[in-house]
Amino acid sequence: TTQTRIATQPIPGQKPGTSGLRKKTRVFMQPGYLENFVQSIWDGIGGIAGKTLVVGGDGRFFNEAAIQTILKMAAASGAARVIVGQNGFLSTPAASNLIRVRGADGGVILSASHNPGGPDEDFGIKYNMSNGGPAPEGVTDAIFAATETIAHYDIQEGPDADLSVIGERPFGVMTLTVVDPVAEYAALMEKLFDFKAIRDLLKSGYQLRFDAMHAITGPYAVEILERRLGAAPGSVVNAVPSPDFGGGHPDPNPVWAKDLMDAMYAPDGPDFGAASDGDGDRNMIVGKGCYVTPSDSLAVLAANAQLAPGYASGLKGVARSMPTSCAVDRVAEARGMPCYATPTGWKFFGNLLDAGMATLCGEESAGTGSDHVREKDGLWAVLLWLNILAVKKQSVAEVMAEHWAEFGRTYYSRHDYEAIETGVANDLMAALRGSLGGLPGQAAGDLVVESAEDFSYTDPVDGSVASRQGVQIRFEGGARVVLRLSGTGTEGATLRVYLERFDPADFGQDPQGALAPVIKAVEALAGIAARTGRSGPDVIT
Ligand code: VG1
Ligand code: CO
Repeated sequence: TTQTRIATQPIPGQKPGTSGLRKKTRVFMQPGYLENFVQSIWDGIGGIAGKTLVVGGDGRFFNEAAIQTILKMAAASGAARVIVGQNGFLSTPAASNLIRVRGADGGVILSASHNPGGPDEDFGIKYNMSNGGPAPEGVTDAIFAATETIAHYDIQEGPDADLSVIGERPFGVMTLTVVDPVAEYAALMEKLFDFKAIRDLLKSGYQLRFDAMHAITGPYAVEILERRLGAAPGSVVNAVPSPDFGGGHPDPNPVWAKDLMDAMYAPDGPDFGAASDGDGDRNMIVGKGCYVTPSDSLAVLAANAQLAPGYASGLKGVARSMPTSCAVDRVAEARGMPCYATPTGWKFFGNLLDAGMATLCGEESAGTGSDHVREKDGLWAVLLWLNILAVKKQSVAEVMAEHWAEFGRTYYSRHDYEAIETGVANDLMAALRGSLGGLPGQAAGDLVVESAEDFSYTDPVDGSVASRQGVQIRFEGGARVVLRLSGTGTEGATLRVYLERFDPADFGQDPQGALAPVIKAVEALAGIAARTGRSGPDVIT
């Protein structure tokens, strides 16, 4: 094999967002686009000579082609070893685990998560550190800086690697190790959870349905839920990963996992339902006739995690992203453990987990995880729920009723306005930011503003500061709204409006009804309808 140095020049806009670089697939397929970014990763982290990397992705269109390029570029820059999932498949949490158990120096994960896949849809790439977690902002900034000065990239010429056969072989100057994507992840799950208790629950006639949404968790869920835990064959639906996720949005929420919701609300539906996203790091939990919001799920897991063997000694602390509801804060307070609020995106949890300050983390966007890896983990959340249900011998609805009775209910919803013109979205946020100083004490609809801020976070471990992370407005009486622009989209801007209202006693309301005063207040403060011309959100979760 020969190494070639190819002259190139900076390509504008290669700035990683909430979770790596995400663009339309065709953008990534332009000559040099992926190569420029990959070389900038190598340059941004100080080179990869002699290092070991994990590489894999969610199997979406362009996954394997991108991996072949990355392997050739890793070899050309002198990597010692690259560990790849068979056929290029690795879920995001499994990649995080592999980095950790194999002692790798880092990893490259190919995914656009819950965004659709295909030649006209989305693709993404991100770098994870030796702790298995997404690169922190200092590193993504260095990678972005490298994209702005790049002059050449190095690549090996010659044939592609065979990723279909498990085993170890030379690839250029480096060693290529192709592994079963599921085995080490499944072994980790067996260590954390009481598989016997879950097996007994499933044997008792308990019915489970897991919707893999044609995405990466299919093979993981079949192995763990059906083969190891004895769920009836066929309990995992849409289990074969497809490059375009069967033409759907692999986003586990009531809108995009509607089939599962319909099944769970049918009179003779299953007892427990769950779904995961494109790259396997998100989860949706739904009981018979009982959808659990991600924020409530985090609170329930925080209150009950000690029922699973991996968490039997209790939690050191919990962390949530700032827009996630305060339901988990109430659990932390009652149990006397610290609770941290971080900016949106899993990279901000890494230091807290590494330092042993938090054991459990979560986001309102259906992401929950713990210190077992450094990514959120969809199947892990499903297994922790099943472990808790098996021990408590209660239905999901009973668990929720008991939880609210103890802690009160935090009504919560997120309203997304998608593909707004970027200028309109920026103006809306700028106007709102400009008004914050005068808001406290002011009426908004039928509510009164108590405090208003542009959220800024100082990492308690390394002191790094992330500012302008979203506008947070609290109202007298305990309601709250957060507004921020998405950092994962590939078209225009997406405005996310996060709404919550605490109710200590009345648990049976429809969430949109319970939140009506907050919705009215935010309209008065931000003028979303007037500025965007939209009569309502595109997606309500
Ligand atoms: C969204 C979610 C955020 C999540 C991120 C990555 O970001 O809001 O909570 O961490 O996606 O999720 P944004 O900037 O669009 O709001 V995924 O499953 O990449 O891995
Ligand atoms: Co994801």
